[in-house]
Amino acid sequence: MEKVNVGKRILSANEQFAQQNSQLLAQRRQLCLNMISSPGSGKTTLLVRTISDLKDELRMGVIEGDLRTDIDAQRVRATQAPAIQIETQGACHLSAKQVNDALEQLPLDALDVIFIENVGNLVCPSAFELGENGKVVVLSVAEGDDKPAKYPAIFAKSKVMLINKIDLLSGGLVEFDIERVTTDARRLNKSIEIFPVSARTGAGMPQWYDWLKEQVRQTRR
Ligand SMILES: Nc1nc2c(ncn2[C@@H]2O[C@H](COP(=O)(O)OP(=O)(O)O)[C@@H](O)[C@H]2O)c(=O)[nH]1
Ligand SMILES: [Mg+2]
Repeated sequence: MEKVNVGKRILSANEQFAQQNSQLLAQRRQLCLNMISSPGSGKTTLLVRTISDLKDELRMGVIEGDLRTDIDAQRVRATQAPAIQIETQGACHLSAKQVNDALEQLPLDALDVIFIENVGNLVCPSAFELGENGKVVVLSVAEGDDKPAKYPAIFAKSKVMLINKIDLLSGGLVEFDIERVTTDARRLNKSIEIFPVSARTGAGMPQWYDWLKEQVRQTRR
């Protein structure tokens, strides 16, 4: 029998759901960002601060991914923002299907931005598209400045890198070379935006907020 190459790659189940999510968000002109980092780098703290500081300008909702518990969804809900918790029961990343289900549960009409807080690690989440508009990688200074070199995929794919916990740099308790990280990340990804911030003190956060508001404007166009 003759083989016919139809030139179409069969999409995986994850890619199909990612495409659905992406189409839904595009139709609604809503911005969706996928936050990825090691556990403890400060994703939830950053989200809670962002939601509180911008509460009069942007309406935000969160899809939370963790192996177990709804601790992070509760932290987000304490700000009055809606949050849907997904417990992956051991899986090291969120799937596009899980995000699809969570999008149905969020009050989308009442939101400008949907954040996804992915399961904490720098490896698995980088390999699964969720249909988001962009990935935001968070690296805290306590983790060391060699992480872009060691875990290149996520830095290559992200629109933004937030370098968090810069408050720890004063006093020399933590050594972290921001220039090295910037050079390594830009070598992997020329267009990555880099914002050194402290979710604790608020330092650097206005630059991140300006970027976020500009993305919302562009998505609405
Ligand atoms: N010093 C300092 N601690 C922070 C900062 N952001 C988060 N943390 C702390 O880091 C720990 C982990 O934060 P969390 O938001 O739960 O990280 P996640 O696992 O990435 O969601 C908590 O104890 C936070 O209070 C920061 O900017 N500076
Ligand atoms: Mg968290």
